[in-house]
Amino acid sequence: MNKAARRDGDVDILLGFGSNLGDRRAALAGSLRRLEQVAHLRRVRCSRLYATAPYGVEDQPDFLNMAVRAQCALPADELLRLCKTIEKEFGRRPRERWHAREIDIDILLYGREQINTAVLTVPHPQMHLRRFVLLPAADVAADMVHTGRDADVARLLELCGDAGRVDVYDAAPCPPDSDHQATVARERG
Ligand code: A4P
Ligand code: MG
Repeated sequence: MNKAARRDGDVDILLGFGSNLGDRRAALAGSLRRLEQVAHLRRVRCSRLYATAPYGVEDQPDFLNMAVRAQCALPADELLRLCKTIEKEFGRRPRERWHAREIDIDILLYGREQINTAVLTVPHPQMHLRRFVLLPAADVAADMVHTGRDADVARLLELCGDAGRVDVYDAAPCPPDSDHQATVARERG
């Protein structure tokens, strides 16, 4: 993989991870570890793991979802490119929009930036409508602000009318914070 271009400073980012095919937990944990390495993410904080009812297209298996907050020195388009590459590495095959997937990584927030290009919309245009996004996000990013809606994640969750099923699947973060941080520290030498 090409060496990624860096920005001048780190940006506080929020990502949403989802999987509803195959070994869901392994795909979530493995793809995060990989992204951390190739995107040089720092101060990674992981939400609990949630089992969630499929939103949108309902005739598909339950999802596992998690949210991840981190510091990132890459431009947003480069981060997106890495997310898409890693989705493929972890077995994602092309299917119709909103259908089942081995792994999906969405950029929910990229600092306070608003981005509208042909390939990237940030803040994620559906995040405020989705309990399966906001509940995990509130674990690690209750105070992060959605610029377009002028509200933080905690407030978006209060306002969200989605009653979709979102249950804690594992109360420990995925991957667990202590092990995870130790691994990162070891890998960084
Ligand atoms: N794209 C634009 N903005 C972004 C962004 N902020 N983050 C573009 C990531 N990608 C972004 O995405 C299609 C294109 O969106 C990308 O090529 C990228 O350039 P995709 O991942 O290939 O397809 P998709 O995920 O099916 O489409 P979309 O619109 O991203 O769907 P969502 O919003 O990801 O929703 N129910 C539950 N319970 N849990 C889930 O995780 N996920 C979805 C998919 C539906 N229902 C779900 C869940
Ligand atoms: Mg997606």
